[in-house]
Amino acid sequence: MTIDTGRIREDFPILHQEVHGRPLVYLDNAATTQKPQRVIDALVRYYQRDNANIHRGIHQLAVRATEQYEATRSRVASFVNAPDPRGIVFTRNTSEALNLVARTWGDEHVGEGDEIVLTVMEHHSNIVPWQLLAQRKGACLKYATTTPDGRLDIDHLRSLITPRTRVVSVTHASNVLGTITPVSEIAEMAKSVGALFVVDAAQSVPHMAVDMQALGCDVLAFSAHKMLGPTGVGVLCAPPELLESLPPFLGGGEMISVVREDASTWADVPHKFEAGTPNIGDVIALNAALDYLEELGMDAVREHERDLTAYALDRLQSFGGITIHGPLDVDERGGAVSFSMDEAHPHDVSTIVDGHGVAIRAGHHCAQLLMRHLRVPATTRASFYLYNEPREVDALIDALEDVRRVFGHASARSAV
Ligand code: 7TS
Repeated sequence: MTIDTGRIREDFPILHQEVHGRPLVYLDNAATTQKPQRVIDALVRYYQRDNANIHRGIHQLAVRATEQYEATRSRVASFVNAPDPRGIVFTRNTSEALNLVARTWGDEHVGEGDEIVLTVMEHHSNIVPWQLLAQRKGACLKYATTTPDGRLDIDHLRSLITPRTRVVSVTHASNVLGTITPVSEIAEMAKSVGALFVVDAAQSVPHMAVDMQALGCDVLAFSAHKMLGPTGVGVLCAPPELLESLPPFLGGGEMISVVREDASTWADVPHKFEAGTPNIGDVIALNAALDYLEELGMDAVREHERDLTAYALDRLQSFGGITIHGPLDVDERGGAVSFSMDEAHPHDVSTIVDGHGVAIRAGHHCAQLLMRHLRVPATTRASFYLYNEPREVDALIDALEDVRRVFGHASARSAV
């Protein structure tokens, strides 16, 4: 089944507006995605009808809110084929989920001289929590590099893994290069030395069918806001036994069993890791986002984005004077397309393109290690989702023509 964007776009009220007098073309989906009316309705319905704190009241509203909140947990587990809903922890975002793992598992299992293996294409969310852990414990960080064509250098990664490796944590899909990493293969490497294998799935779960158990990872983290859901909800997936073995991350209400003057005992997982009142309304609305994605089918979403990315890569390549960072084979990549224009700084490109109503992102994309590795200060990035259309790629290319008119063609300039 392919995606009928004409029909889908009707579901996204935000897309039907003009920006700077032009129809909005939203190509910043790696940062956050837009929300269908169904998700907005779920949020409004919750506050209009069911708002109550969960897990504590026995009145009707509290029961309803609790049931809906827990229904999302089960739904998330089946969406990514996690081993058990008890292994699904709601956090604020991917960043918090990764911090939780580094703080709890890391503090328990990583010691002086141990090694944490990452890649140079990680988002800062999958670097800084491990750096903090390494600093606390005197552990060492190692970074696998990328190949010249923007793929993960899997041989280099393999060479970094030793019996001292305690954690391997990699992105499933790069938010800059689009690169999809061979997660199952890396899982084998991590397992062979008994390391914890963490996958940052912030850019994969929204865009393709992800089966956590088939991937073979111990921990999977992603954000609701990048998959049609609300901001303020992240997901940490792990086997419940793994979570049970860990100390708490944050202390407070709801995460305890018994509290005494000098010490406390903990609630069962996942509640042990959800201190205080959670983001109830937004978690409930995430269920509506999962409905939407499942009705379309994640394979159809992937196919649509692959076709659109192929079209975008083709148009950017034939534009000339543009360097594309990342693989050109659409089977090896997702829909985040980073590029540099010979003649203009990414921030200038982005500003001029915005004048055409086209929303893209410029900067280091929270991936400064990768920028250094690519030897660029920043890139321009267009990133696609299920509602984007080829004519929006055309609008981007038209806007880039304008950039060229303003800055002049670099090769023409150097020829003078
Ligand atoms: N990991 C990856 C691969 C990401 O792309 C992002 C966000 C995160 C982690 C962090 O997610 P958060 O929900 O905790 O913020 N990426 C981007 C981006 O590319 N532009 O804005 C946010």
